[in-house]
Amino acid sequence: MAKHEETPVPCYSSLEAVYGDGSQLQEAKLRFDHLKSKFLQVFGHPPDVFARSPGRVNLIGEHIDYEGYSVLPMAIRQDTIIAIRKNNAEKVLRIANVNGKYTQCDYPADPNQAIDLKNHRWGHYFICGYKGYYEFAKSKGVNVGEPVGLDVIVDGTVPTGSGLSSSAAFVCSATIAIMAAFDVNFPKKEIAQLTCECERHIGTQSGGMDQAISVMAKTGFAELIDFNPIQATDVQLPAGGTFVLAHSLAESQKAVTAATNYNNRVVECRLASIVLGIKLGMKQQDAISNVKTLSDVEGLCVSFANSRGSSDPVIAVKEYLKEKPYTAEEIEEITGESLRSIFKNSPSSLDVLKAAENYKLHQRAAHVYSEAKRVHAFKDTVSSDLSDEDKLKKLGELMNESHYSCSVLYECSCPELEELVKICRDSDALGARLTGAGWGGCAVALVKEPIVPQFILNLKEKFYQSRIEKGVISKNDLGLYVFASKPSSGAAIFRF
Ligand code: NG1
Ligand code: MG
Repeated sequence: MAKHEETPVPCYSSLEAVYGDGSQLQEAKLRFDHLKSKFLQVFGHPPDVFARSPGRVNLIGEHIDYEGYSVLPMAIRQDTIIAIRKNNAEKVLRIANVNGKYTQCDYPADPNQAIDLKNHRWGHYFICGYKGYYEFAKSKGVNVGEPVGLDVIVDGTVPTGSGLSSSAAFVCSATIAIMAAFDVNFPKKEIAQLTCECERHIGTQSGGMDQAISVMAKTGFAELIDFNPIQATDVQLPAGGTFVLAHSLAESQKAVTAATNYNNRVVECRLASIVLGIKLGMKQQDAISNVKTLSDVEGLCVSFANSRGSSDPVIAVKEYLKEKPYTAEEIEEITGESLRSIFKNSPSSLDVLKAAENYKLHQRAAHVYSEAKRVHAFKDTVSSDLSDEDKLKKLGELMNESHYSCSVLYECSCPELEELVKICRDSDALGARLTGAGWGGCAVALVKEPIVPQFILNLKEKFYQSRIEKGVISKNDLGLYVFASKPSSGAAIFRF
């Protein structure tokens, strides 16, 4: 049998395969019916095919995918559904949304168009998938022919700016819908790779975690995702524990804040790895041309650690990267080349340099190496012969350590997330941490199943109640902001 990730995205003629046969199915039926009638109303004809792809919660392994390290997410039930149909009459991509908040975006049917990053629009994420499809299809020798118009309606239930990857759910479902409209399909792992690359058209230098889990998830399992090449290994979580997601209500607009937050960290990691490479004996030019990520110099760091009787790359970080932030000049002194020249081919990195005052190389590298280890400790704990109870305890501890590292070393938390994580722990979570990129968005807590209802009540009382009173959210919407989540299924195509 072909491995799961080698098979194409599944195509179904009914909703049950993805949404089961319970309340989720009822909800899905309503959404698909609504999408169909809206399509007819907006475009005057029914859609041809549908695609869906889910959001995800990352259980552990934050900000390390782009450094080449494995991560451990699971898909959540919230997803993006797209209805699509080719429109040969006009060479226009018409992208509408069932949510009135998102007004229709029209783009030319031109796969070579540039995305206007200075004017962020929600439809840009569809264009990422559109460009990605053409780039990929051409590289596979598919005869793509002349571009045609596409009529599209989107319905997303993954809360945006929440660290649950609404963006990847959108980009993946868009790409898969476009492929389905053109009657092509590819192995899931190739789609995971292509969607990861094409989401970068939005201007963030993201890793591939979100797209990989959105495309390759399986009901009932979290996945250990490895990169280069992308691979997914099922992880069966121990019985008796539930992951509860809770939104900090601080929205993180990653596409807008990239230069000071997300891309800034990617640049700092690159600089940390170049400096480590040089300190550990590489020629300056070699390091600058060949070292892209901290995983590239891990071997050198470990060899150094070995000389000190350890195997921990953080030993090299402690020895060779000072704790005080580096100025650009200090780094240039080590590299022998200006930062502008090192990043000359990456406009979004040049934006980072413009915005940065200094660079915390020690802290960022220490986070990445230690977090990479925690992912494996998490996986090893799950497959160990500990009792389920002891496993859950250990997983909770690893989540707490991960949060500390994200908050203190990587500085991707925010006051609201700190407050929420503390309330989770005070409410007897086994562990709690921010999830996703951070700077807002959700926390994930591991909670013993029997206390989940009480746990959620506590959060409502201690975190959300005051926000309801201040009118930040409405009481009726609470279920959108705090909920228990089970590992859900990955991307799918529907032809009815
Ligand atoms: P969010 O912002 O939660 O979608 C981002 C990146 C991931 C990963 C995490 C941090 C994108 C699409 N996703 O996720 O690749 O780096 O942050 O672990 O940028
Ligand atoms: Mg995202």
